[in-house]
Amino acid sequence: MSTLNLGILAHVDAGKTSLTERLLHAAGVIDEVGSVDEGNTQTDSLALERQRGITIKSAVVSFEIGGVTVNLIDTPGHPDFIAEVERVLSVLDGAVLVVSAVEGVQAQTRVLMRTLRRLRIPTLVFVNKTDRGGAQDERVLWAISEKLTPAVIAMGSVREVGTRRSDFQPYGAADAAFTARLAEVLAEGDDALLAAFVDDGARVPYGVLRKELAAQTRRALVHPVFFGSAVTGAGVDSLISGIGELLPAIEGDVDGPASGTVFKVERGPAGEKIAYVRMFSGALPVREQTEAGRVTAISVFERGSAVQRGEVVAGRIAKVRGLTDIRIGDTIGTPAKEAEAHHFAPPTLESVVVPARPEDRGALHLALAHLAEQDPLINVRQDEIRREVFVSLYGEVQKEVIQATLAEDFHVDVTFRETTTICVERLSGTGAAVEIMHAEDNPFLATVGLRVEPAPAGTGVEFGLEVEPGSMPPTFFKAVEDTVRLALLQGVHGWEISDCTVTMTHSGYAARQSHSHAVFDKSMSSTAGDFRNLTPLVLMSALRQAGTRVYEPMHRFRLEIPADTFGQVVAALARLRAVPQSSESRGSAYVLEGEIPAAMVHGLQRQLPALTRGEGELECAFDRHQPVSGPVRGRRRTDHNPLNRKEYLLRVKRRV
Ligand SMILES: Nc1nc2c(ncn2[C@@H]2O[C@H](COP(=O)(O)OP(=O)(O)OP(=O)(O)O)[C@@H](O)[C@H]2O)c(=O)[nH]1
Ligand SMILES: [Mg+2]
Repeated sequence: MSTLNLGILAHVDAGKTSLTERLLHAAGVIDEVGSVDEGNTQTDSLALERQRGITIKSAVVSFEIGGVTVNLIDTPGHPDFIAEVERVLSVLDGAVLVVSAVEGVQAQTRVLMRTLRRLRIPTLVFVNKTDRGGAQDERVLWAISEKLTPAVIAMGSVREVGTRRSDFQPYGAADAAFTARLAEVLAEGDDALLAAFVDDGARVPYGVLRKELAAQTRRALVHPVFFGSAVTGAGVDSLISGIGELLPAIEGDVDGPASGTVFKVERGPAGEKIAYVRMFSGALPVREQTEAGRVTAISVFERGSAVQRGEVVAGRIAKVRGLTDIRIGDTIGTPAKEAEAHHFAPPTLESVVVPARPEDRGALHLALAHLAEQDPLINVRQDEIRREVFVSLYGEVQKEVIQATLAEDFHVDVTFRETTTICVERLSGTGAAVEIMHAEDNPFLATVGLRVEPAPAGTGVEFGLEVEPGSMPPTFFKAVEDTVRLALLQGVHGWEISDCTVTMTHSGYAARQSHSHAVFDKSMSSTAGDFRNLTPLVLMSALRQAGTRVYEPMHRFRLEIPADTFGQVVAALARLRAVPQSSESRGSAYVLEGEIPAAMVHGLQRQLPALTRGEGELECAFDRHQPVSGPVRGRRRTDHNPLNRKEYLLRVKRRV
């Protein structure tokens, strides 16, 4: 049986979860349509989601359309949870992008559509909430073609838009304007059709157009648009037909080599790890031994939720138990396709999580480790000296959710310190340093020389040797390299140096005592520990010599505001250190684009409603790092500080 793994994506509150509920109902999976407002939908199943009425985690449900198993993945729309969307994108065969007929195209709608188009994921658009007062059809359609993609085709019209009675009427062969539009848009993507169209006007048979529409939708060249309401159910049947007709159902290569991707990890009632796996080819049976552990149980999504099966085959999504070492993003078997690193920008904020009761420290650690399994981007970091824990964040709502989750699921009450931006450090030049074994102020039995050089942003840390690889045991080289990578997490000012080339220029060690001495004397022979302890000192001297600069994260913003608020908004932007780079008047609105420090984004979000009577629309995402102007913003060190030699040696001594 063929499968379609379908994502539902949208700006927050557009109606994804409500639409999911409707689709499940229309497909006969559930008898009653649940409601987000009453907290009883299938996919907002977490207590916190039900309380808050927003989706926090992506969730999978399934139903059948004409013999095709559709695995539907409902995703969160709030930008703080964009990482959830990111993880899902790699397993989708198609998507439905939901747009509210009242709010129209919103900031996150643009971000998502841009990514869907870049990844060439076949996408239908569903314009939701046509039943609500203020709903618009023509205007939203125009906005979609203007702001998202020009290749859109309305698949029908709405009657009585903006009322409870609103209904969707699909177009057919008899609608001349529709067939003309089909021919015109599809001709763009197909030369033969273009020739026929030019030759013989609109006389291309309707059946041919319809087939071509499906073909081009599957190639993500065109985007059919449906209208309706997740609350009244209007247009939902047409959308279901559209999903069946226009999106690609996959017949997986069941006999190929096993290959799957883990896009979600959760814990079951007994605390057991559950991995959500999408298989791209082959099969994964129960009892299979994988690198991450032995599969103990598999449940495949079918007609609603997951049912126990002996295996999961190509095309399908399953919950797999037993993989104790599995992490999000891991591959099962052979990698399916070149994984793209990131579709969206990483978090640029961080905060310290403080347990309300000091004795909860251990429990907090365990809890955060569990949360990091489900969301590795929170990047839990431990401050060894002050014993504090840092997490990375997208924003304030995510912070509140982490706080509530810790309280409710783990019974750990926490507060957060002030949220700050995550800066990076970059080398200004080249530096080198060396520490020689047996020199007076080198207490370690090791010689290490390092040269550091700047590398372009995004290239990472490169470690190389300028000494003979055979000149020392490999474990000592490994100790140096591992320590270099660790020490670079905190540069001269305490921020990560993510891009640089480090070359080992000197090496030396004291060999084990010869046989004539009979016993191995540790004090006379080098150990990996000597290299681990010495390397930070050498690296820091080299970094200091090279000089480093602190860079802060900058976001690109796009701001749409009522024209008469322009003056106030521009003044506020200046106060927030934002730099508008272009402004364009669009009827009664202004579109401003520019850069704003990540540190100021939250302030802008807070002020915007008051500045623009609630009409301002802000789209914002990390773009690049920029040198911090003014005083250097240092970050507190979380390790033994190798910048202070005396103190460092003292602490190392104490640790040994
Ligand atoms: N009138 C009307 N209200 C709707 C419709 N669809 C959703 N809503 C309401 O809009 C609100 C948000 O709906 P959700 O389904 O939670 O939206 P969502 O896109 O899943 O939201 P997030 O997952 O938090 O991004 C709820 O109050 C719904 O009742 C619709 O078609 N008509
Ligand atoms: Mg939702």
